[in-house]
Amino acid sequence: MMLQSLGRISSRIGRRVGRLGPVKAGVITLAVATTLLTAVSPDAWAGATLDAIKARGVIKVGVGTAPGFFSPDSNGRWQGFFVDFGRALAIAVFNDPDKVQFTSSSPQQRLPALQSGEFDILLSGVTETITRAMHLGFHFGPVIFYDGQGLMVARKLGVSQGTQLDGATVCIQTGTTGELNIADFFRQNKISFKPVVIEETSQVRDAFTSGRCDVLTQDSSALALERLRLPQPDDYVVLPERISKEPLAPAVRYGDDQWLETVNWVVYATIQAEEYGITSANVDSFLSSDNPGIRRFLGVDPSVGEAANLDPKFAYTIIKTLGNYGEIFDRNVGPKTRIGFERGLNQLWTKGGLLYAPPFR
Ligand SMILES: N[C@@H](CCC(=O)N[C@@H](CS)C(=O)NCC(=O)O)C(=O)O
Repeated sequence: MMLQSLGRISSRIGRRVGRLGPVKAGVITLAVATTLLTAVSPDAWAGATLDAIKARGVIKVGVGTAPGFFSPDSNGRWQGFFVDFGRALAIAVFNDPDKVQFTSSSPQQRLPALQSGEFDILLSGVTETITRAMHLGFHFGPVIFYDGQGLMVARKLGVSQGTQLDGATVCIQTGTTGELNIADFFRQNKISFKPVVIEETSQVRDAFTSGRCDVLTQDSSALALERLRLPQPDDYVVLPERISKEPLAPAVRYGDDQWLETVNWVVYATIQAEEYGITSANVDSFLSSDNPGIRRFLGVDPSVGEAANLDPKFAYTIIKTLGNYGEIFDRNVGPKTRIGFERGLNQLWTKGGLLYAPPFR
């Protein structure tokens, strides 16, 4: 019964797909790659971005639009989990969390925009993949959110797992890893689907709520955030299964070594602080710690920070201003927020998760 209705909906949508003009991702990918391979000269970039940021006085960050991860509040000030890492970078470079400019950009536009210099970094839920790294020419910082692709459906369809979706019409956002993942998923399960590929986030949402597709697929975190933006969130469910690994990491241009290392150690500082039990509330009490590692980490002993050419107190100021990784997670998307994500894989390695910072020495 349900499958028949899915089939009917699908065939109606199938006719519309032509009008929407699904983009052939492979063609675009190759076009972008060709431009990149001629444009990038690693040596020329070694310190160029960090120098340019310092000369400009502000970091330019590309983000998305999902509240909880990145969105402006009622005063126009950007808030969110990824946004806080942008502010942490501004602290490391300028000792000022506000010397950072956030601009939203669609998944399709943002990698080319990073490559062309419109952004210094993407903190937009970009998945690290071998193609993006080695073929398209981007470097990735540490994974700051371990995610996986999910499937959202109307509750009334009564679907509990993806394999029940034979013949379904699936809304996907152009330029995302979701395009390939969803094709792999259906092929692997020997079932068929009809893609509706749309670039703009709001149009994807509208297509789904108006019933033009049976399924909306995205990173499951993004889906959970999108669900809360729907007129009747309770009418929709995100299925529990994850059809891919989506390690979301900061992305920078290839060859941008100094900038990449700054990004790396800023992220690691938030993780290391949590491991030490250092929070925004108690960080000052750690300044008198006898632990040599903590003294180096907080810049009481400035040797490591100086050697790294960073303000030796950069980690202290980040923690004091924004908190450690756990505080950033909890404040923006954690169990006590409306979004209510559990830490899961985004927990410290000492507590069964995957977050691990190399030594600050
Ligand atoms: N992780 C995937 C998907 C990226 C993606 O779509 N990210 C979400 C946020 S996690 C997004 O940008 N959504 C659209 C928006 O926020 O406007 C990829 O790298 O291709």
